[in-house]
Amino acid sequence: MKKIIFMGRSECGKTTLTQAMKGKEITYHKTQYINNFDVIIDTPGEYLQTHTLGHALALYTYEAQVVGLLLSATEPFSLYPPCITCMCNRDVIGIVTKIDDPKGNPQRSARWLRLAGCKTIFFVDSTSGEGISDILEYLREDGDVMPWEIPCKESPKQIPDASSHK
Ligand SMILES: Nc1nc2c(ncn2[C@@H]2O[C@H](COP(=O)(O)OP(=O)(O)OP(=O)(O)O)[C@@H](O)[C@H]2O)c(=O)[nH]1
Ligand SMILES: [Mg+2]
Repeated sequence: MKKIIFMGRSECGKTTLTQAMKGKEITYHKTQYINNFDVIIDTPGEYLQTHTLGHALALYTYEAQVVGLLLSATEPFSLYPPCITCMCNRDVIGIVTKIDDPKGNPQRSARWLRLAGCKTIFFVDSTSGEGISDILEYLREDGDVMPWEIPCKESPKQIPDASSHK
């Protein structure tokens, strides 16, 4: 899988998306520092919200093949300046999270991500898993086997009915 780094405001859903993509149980965990995992780099929202720490995010893009800019459907404004994607030499995708929230506006968030320069946008609800497979498919590399392609284990052999042994 191509390695991706997630950026976005605190609470926009980076860690929850990381858990959903890895098929883990969804539990709240405040990100305290940059977690440079195997295929996903999860960053604290404060890095995007703090001007000086933003430089660290720019450097970390070199550790990944793809940059994921997250914006939840419920956010009332965007922190991404127009055309910010040209600041790094990696593919940048937009990810709208919390599309399940009735108070959200996924299309408005998508427009802000397009304004930031994202040409590809994904829509996800990490709690139900909606949209997760689209991101995994985008990050797929030759030879990767997706979770839904792993064949189910053979059903256990039928235990013969005692009544058939006469
Ligand atoms: N309904 C809904 N809630 C979500 C979704 N994604 C995240 N949440 C909730 O939003 C809250 C914050 O999610 P986190 O994944 O911790 O956010 P984060 O971006 O990692 O935040 P920081 O670590 O502070 O940067 C949690 O209570 C999640 O359960 C989603 O797709 N739908
Ligand atoms: Mg987090």
